[in-house]
Amino acid sequence: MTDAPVVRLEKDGDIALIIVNYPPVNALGPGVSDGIIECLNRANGDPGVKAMVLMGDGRSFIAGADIRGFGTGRKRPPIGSRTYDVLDASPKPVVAAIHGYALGGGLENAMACHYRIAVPSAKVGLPEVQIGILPGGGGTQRLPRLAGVQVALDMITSGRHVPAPEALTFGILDEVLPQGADLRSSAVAYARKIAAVRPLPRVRDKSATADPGVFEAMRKSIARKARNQLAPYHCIAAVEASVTLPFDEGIAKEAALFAELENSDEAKALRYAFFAEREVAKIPDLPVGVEPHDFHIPAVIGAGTMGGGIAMAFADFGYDVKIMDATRDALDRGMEKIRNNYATSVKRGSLKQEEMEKRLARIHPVGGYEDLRDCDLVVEAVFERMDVKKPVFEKLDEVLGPQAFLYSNSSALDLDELAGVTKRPERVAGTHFFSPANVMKLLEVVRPPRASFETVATAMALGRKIGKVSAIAGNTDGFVANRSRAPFNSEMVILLEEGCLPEQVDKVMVDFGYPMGPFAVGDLAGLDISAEGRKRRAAANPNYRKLPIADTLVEMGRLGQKTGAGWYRYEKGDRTPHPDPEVAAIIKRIAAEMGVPQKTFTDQEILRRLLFSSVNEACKILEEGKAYRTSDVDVMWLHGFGFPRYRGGLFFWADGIGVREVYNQIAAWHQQYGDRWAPSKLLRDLAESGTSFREAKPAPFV
Ligand code: T1G
Repeated sequence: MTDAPVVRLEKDGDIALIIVNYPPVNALGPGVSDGIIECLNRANGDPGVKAMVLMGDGRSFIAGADIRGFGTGRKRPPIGSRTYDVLDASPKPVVAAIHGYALGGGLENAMACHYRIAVPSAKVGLPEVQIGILPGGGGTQRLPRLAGVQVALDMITSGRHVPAPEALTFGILDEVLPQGADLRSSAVAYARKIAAVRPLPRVRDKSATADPGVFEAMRKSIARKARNQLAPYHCIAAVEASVTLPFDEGIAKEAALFAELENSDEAKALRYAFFAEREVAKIPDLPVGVEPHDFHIPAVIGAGTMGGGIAMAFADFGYDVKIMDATRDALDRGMEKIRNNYATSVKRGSLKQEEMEKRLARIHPVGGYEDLRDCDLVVEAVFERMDVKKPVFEKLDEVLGPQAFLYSNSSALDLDELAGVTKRPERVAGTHFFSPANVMKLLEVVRPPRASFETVATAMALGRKIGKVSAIAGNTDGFVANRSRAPFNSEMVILLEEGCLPEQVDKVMVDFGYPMGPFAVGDLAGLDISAEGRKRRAAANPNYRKLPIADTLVEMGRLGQKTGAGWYRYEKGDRTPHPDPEVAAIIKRIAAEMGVPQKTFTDQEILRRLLFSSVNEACKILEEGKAYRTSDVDVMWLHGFGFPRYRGGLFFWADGIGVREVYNQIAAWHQQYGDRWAPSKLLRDLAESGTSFREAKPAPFV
């Protein structure tokens, strides 16, 4: 870090510029707020200055408070002497000149200025709710006054980033500069233009009005997404205060509500998730100078559910992508499914018709391998069997240029074995998408031992370019996400043998915060997919714990939604899962045949049976050197399995219980159930040393 001041004052004639320089995103880190105040006072004390501009150096305006400072007990200045207060009270006008992002405290500072201008590419927002708090710098009081209560409620409870042109229509900005205009000179000119305008337009002098019913309506509209959370509701209460209280009392109410959130479990978990998602992008042992390669002509092999979804993921982010399948008929069916998927989004209103056409036009069905010669990156997504994938890789290796990257969407197979059928094993890795591939954000980048760092880095960058959260996994059966999830998938069925019902387990997990219960998810994905995995594991491991109840359903053709029945029954054309007495009878019969003693379960036992089994497996993965960080596993669970974000992730949640308690419970189940519950060595070591999962040091990656 250079010793340049984090905030400096420059002058352009009678205009002073207050410039924040705190890379990488001008967060309000140590010294920044004080620096703004100091420069503001100097400019106000300078008779030669008629107006001021507040702006950021580098890539952004101000991206908000320094999130790393939360929960550290760092003293905050009293209300009245914060930047949000002194900007507001400045006797000379201040123009906020925005590029990049004005988020959180950044937008709050801008709203405390008298004017706001931005370049067209800028984005503004109050995303505090996404880290479990609320705008604590006056945002809940100024935004309703500036943009109206409904816009403020929508922005503050969603935390979304609003593009400058839209922010202009909301009244948040006074001007959006023409494309290509220079922000600094435009801001100086704007400041000079308004320098003498009086009275100064202060947002706090406006009033916010609303039909009292809007707040209750907002509470109802967020209920499903905000389940078990406090921040979204406190956001609404703070905005409500902007209507019911005078400004300064509203500010006090905002501060009180903020104080209730800053150290909540939800805020700690969401802050953890925020930083874990940034850590996961880093490859610790990446040699200096190794950069991801760009790609221009991607292709997807396999036009089934996964292949189609992957092709959509490319098209959704502006990439032309080729797609092919073994037969024309399969390809046509795949294209039909893609078209229907987009049409469903259009019908739901989440996609415009013309955007659908644009995306469809980017997906190019091709007749055969010859049409792939110019491709520089291919994702294979054919059936999950090695004898199906190997010929595909042999053929790709033959037709593609030597620099092309070959990625497999396999969810568990040995990618080093697959790489071995090519002459370019160093350019083979895994890009494991999660179903539906165009929706789920996790991209598991599997790094087989012979893959080069370029290949892995390119796959990581590929994920980011198509809106995914890329995370590296080692080459082990099931990689990291599915392997850590596998015991969960077994335990949930074993619980049925012991007396649970699918709907009981699903309710526990939905109440915990999952969007769907695991049995309903199984029905969505298709029970034949998981059956394939069980078959493979049973063939590889004679001691593999079979799941006769699950196998029986598959043998009966109950594959889930696609056959109208699986763990649940489905009415035609309706995805609502209905508990099925036939399934209850099957469970009862098989449990009796197995002679399994029946019992009743508490919700906590059901929850811990599922999640502790995965914590234990994830510890084994880390001690084998197949993942870089415990927080990487958490990111995979957040974005691959819908683990509730406000609980941080699998390990973060387990740390909330404590390693020792987790270990003791697993050791007890080991006594009761045998080897499948044998505690991992890493877990035992952590428990004995009193080390948290977050502090765990995985084995070197292999
Ligand atoms: N605090 C600390 N570090 C931050 C940060 C922040 N606000 N924002 C980003 N970083 C770090 C990040 O960890 C990463 O570090 C690097 O900057 C680049 O980030 C009083 C209380 C601005 C849209 O929630 O949404 O204001 O990994 O990889 O993809 O009411 O960063 O390089 O070491 O994300 O270009 C409200 C959070 C705070 C904005 C840029 N503000 N940041 O995305 O880069 S609370 C936020 C973002 C608040 C007030 C309240 C994004 C971005 P490293 P990046 P990016």
